[in-house]
Amino acid sequence: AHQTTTTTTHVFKSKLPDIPISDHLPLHTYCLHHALAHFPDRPCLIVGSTGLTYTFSQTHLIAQKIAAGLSSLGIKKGDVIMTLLQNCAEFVFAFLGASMIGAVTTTANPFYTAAEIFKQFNASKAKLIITQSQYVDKLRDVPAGEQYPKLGEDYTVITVDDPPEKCLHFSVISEANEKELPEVVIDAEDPVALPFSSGTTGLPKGVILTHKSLITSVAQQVDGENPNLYLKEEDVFLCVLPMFHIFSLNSVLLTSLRVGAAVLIMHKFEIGALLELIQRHRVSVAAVVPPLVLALAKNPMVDKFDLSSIRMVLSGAAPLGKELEEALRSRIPQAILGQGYGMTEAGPVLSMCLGFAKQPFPTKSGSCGCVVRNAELKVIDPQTGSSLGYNQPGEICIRGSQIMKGYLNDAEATARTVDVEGWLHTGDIGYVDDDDEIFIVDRVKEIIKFKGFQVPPAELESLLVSHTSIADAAVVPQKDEVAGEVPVAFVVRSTTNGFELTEEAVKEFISKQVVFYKRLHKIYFVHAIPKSPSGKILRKDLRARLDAAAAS
Ligand code: 4UV
Repeated sequence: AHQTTTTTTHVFKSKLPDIPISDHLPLHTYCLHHALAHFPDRPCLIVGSTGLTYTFSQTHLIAQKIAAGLSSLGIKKGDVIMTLLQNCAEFVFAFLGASMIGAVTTTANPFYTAAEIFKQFNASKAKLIITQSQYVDKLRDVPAGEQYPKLGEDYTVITVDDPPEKCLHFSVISEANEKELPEVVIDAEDPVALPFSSGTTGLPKGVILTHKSLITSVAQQVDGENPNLYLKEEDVFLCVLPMFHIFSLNSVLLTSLRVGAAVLIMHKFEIGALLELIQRHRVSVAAVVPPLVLALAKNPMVDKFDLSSIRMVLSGAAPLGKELEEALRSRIPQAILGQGYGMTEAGPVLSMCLGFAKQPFPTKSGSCGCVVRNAELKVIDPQTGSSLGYNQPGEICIRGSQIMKGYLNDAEATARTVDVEGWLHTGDIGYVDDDDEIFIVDRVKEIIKFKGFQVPPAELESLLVSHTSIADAAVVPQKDEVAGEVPVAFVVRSTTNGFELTEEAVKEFISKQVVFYKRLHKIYFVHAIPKSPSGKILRKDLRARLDAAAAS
């Protein structure tokens, strides 16, 4: 109430100067040309499970072969391919190969249920799926119906291991003749990646990231005389977070390719294997999410391994508590710990710890870093939209060439998220302190984050109300020690046939239909869901009820 309304916009900028950033190159060229020109034989990808290493020139050659192979399968510029893969070298080859022919990769979580996969597959109009044989049954065993295209008839499946019936082996594309790579003109504004995100509201949507957006984001992190994230070609960057999520794809893979650092690929998280790999390969940089920090800070096994090679740890995708940060610091005292703050739609990085810079700045624990260079950030009053100054919490907005081009086939959602002046509204509440450091304090959007994974409440609500014994439902986050947040539901039983509906039945009904992290952890049966006059669920009221219950 004491706030003065101003018409001037307070724009926050990086403490680092703006730099020239390419606005015409294709992403693969921008990422690979430095290493290919200066040290083509240095390791580019190291496969953790086998120790197999691919140099930059090998990686480039395989990607070119894939580009030729994909086009001989009929994939053209603008077409979409889907990766349904755990972290593996083939993911990287496929992503780069697709980029080379102007195709777009939509990255899906291999743990998704068939329903979740095909929603993304259909929405993105993907032409083929690159996956592992273990996930093929799931694609095949689907009910008849239009929403489930037929494997081998309506689309092609390529597996990176032994191909089951009607599938092709990866070698069909990876051993194609790179000389048959078609000439394709790629515009910097063409899409290259299509991750899915529910953004501030509703169901998951395709996020169009162009060559220019990803180049800009990578440059904001690792380019310039004083890069915000100082990576060196001697670095070994631990890639344990899934590359189907934008954090790992961008801030681990693409940044490493750009500077010529090696990426150590782990297909899944397992603490023993992780520690062993860090020690064996002298990992120097790691990207993590808070639950992984918890494991590194608390697991007794950590003391048995040599982690002295680690010089930077970047945490992101969910809030990192101060205590946890301190606990990890005491275990790897030589390393700089800091956070990055990203959002798929923002390209994704909004801010990053300046302790990671070549000439670092002092930073405070709990901060998400400072806004990246070549970008503008503002904080607005969520009610009035007016711009706020230092130390005043409000909705964080970002503007720059890195942000998404828009949501796929959803002009309305795009307009709701990116305003006419080009500001992307994040739905996150935070403030910028006197040292230009950003602190996130709350969220006004629906999204729930389970270990950094997106759980869209609208998706679970629509499943819940499809149950014949449920009249209405709302899903909100509940705080959780390990996962950060877990989804819980308020459910109104149907008055006609819902009286016998149990908590267990509801939980099971959902868990059969969704990936593990979207499972409901608690059901609260209520008589009505609080709603605004326009029919919007009053999520704040429900969250407040949970807080009150937890406090009592
Ligand atoms: O769309 P998304 O799933 O995207 C991400 C991306 C994260 C990052 C982090 C560091 C990077 O360097 C990078 O490249 C990508 O998570 O979810 C976006 C929402 O997650 C919350 C916030 O609510 C975003 O709008 N979030 C992300 N990072 C943080 C965070 C953080 N450091 N602290 C608190 N919340």
